[in-house]
Amino acid sequence: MAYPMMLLRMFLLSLCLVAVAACGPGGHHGGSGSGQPAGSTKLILVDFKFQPRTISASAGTVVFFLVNDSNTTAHDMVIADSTGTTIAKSSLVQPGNTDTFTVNNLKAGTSYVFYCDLPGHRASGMEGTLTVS
Ligand SMILES: [Cu+2]
Repeated sequence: MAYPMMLLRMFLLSLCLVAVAACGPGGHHGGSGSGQPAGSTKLILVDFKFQPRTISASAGTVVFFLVNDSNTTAHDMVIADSTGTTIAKSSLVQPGNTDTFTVNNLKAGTSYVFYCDLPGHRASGMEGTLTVS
């Protein structure tokens, strides 16, 4: 009597494994990959870097689509000019969340730096370059 029951359990267990595999790695992120506004520049925030870390854009307004791909850590994005003056700052993006970040008045022929301003993050490598032409 116990034998068919065991077969049933094994069958159900294998079904569960298939279901988990179908989600694949990164299936828990929810927001990533969906909801990106047309024409926006996607930027992935991980611990502790931006992907990509080098961005080119046209002068004027750039809309960034920020995807926090960390499981545990909130990140943000600050853009500063060559003198270190902050020209724009995003909201804090929680782990697994996305947000849009609109930056205006970017000047042609200018190189900006961007970084995460949470304590220690920039020093850990969370910075990049935005070149505007
Ligand atoms: Cu950060």
